[in-house]
Amino acid sequence: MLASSVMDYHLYSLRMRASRKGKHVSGAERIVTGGQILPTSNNLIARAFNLSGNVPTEVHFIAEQIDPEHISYMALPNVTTWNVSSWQQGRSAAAKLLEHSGIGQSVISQAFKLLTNGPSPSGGVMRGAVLLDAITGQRLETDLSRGIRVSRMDLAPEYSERIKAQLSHFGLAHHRTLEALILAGKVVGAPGLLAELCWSDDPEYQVGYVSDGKNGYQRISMLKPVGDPMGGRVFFVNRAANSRIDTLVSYLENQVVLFNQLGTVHPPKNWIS
Ligand code: PML
Repeated sequence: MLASSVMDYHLYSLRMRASRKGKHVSGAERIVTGGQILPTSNNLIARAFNLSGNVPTEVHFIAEQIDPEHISYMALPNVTTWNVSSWQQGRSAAAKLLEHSGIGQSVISQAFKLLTNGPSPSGGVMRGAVLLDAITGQRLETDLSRGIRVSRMDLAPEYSERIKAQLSHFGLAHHRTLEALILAGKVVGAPGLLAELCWSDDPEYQVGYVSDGKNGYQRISMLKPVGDPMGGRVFFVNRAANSRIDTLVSYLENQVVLFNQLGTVHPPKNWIS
């Protein structure tokens, strides 16, 4: 039993990451309070050990108390779902959406290549994201095999059940969707960040998205073939708007962000082209 002061008042950031022989296999995190601290910790550790065929050799777990004065509250981005008939059509839709966000074609192709082949220098997936200069295509992470790990964000505990119920009403209850929407919500609020491209490294999960500050979280029903274990995230940075990459990375990794409102969720549309 936790002491009642911990149970009732304190927010904790709970973070798990699992690796196998030095390679990242899974990671997840939550920000919770009260009676949710122990069940959520159990749930995160269970996730590390529940990966079929990918038994971790190391699991790291940390619980860190959050200072309420350092929390930023935000609304989640608007959500649009584009249905496509093939992953190839999905990639061409993603390229168009990224062009609308102001990214040039050669940088878009480079981002596709990185996620298709594995952005880590060893050719595998990374837990962290690639940070790309949106003009030159230069990679800006200091450690190319680690990438940028967006951290310390969640639904505000007092709004969590309501937002999850609303998402479920729109058929968006999958934990991957919720976690990606929360992460994308933090990323679009970053200074100088133009857009994000993401598809999952789960071989069975084909949905991906393009997200930016203006058009929100645009899901694309297929961005890769079934069975493909490659995926990840690319963040496109406008260095004219923020030349301080250290400030940007510190916001993404350390700033605590809690979401207290869902944006507008548009009905799914078919991508025509
Ligand atoms: C969705 O909107 O359903 C989520 C898409 C990206 C999932 C990324 C991941 O879980 O690795």
